[in-house]
Amino acid sequence: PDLTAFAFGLPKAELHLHLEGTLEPELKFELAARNGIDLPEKTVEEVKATYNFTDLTSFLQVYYPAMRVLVTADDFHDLAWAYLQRAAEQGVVHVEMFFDPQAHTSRGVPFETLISGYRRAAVRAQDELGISAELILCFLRDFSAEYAMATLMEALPYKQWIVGVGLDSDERDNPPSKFAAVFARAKAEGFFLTMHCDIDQVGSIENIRQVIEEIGVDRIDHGTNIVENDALVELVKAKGLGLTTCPVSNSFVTEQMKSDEIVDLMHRGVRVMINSDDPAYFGAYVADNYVALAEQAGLGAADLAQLAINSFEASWLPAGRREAYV
Ligand code: ES4
Ligand code: ZN
Repeated sequence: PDLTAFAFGLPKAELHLHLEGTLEPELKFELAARNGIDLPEKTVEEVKATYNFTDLTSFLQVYYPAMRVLVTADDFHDLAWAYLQRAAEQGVVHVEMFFDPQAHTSRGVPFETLISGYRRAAVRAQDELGISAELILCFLRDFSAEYAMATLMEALPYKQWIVGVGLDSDERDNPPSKFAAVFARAKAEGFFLTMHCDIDQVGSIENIRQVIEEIGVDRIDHGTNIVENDALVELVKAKGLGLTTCPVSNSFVTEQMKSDEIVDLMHRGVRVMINSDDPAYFGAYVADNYVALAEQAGLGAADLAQLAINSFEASWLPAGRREAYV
């Protein structure tokens, strides 16, 4: 049996996907031309040659500057629509997509412009691809808590288009507690909550404890460092929290997919599932990540099916729709 075909055909939810991380070089050139922006790189190969990341910091230094080609609502629509078509080919039937409004509002793009473009692609995915697509607003943790709160206030008129809020970018010196008031307000407004707890962080266990006990998250992005701490594993299981792991991304920011940790957690009954994170930069969409993990860890079809079941169980689909898939 062909495990690659099985991995692609498996209906799955993707829960850890940054829309800005789906910007392929070809579309970057198209948007730059459309908006009259001069890029230092002239070919796809030259762009890909800048993808020589060794850690999160060096990744983020390539990632944020690339976004300046996104200017109009059509640009944001075209980015998300290109991703959603790829997602359909990868067996995705439901996706909860991160977007970073502050990466755009901080350079003068109105919130309304980016959210309306992204929303138009999400609605189109349901109509034309049969994929349910939701948006998760991520705050940039290296900006201030005040700017995050102002962004949350800007988002409230669009509440019906946003399923939850998250926290991403550089975790060092930006612990979850910095955003406690913002996340408390978001929870009161009815948003689901998640936060990145990256695998390469010193003090990661303390941050994971904070996101569970002080913030009260509904999910954790990455978070596989709990494998070191039996009490946290039990806590995550007791609360039924999903861990959105990203094997190929891990291999860029650390050198390892962390496949042993992911598989160990799955076999201990933690709701881990597989995601692509920033597929245009890491060269692997979600089914490619299933295949890479299966090859690295020697998994078979039953384990991949369990990961896909976990993806629906950890999703923020309404209860009735979640059960339809598992
Ligand atoms: C990210 Cl790999 C990673 N880590 C933290 N924040 C991010 N935003 C996009 N990709
Ligand atoms: Zn991420």
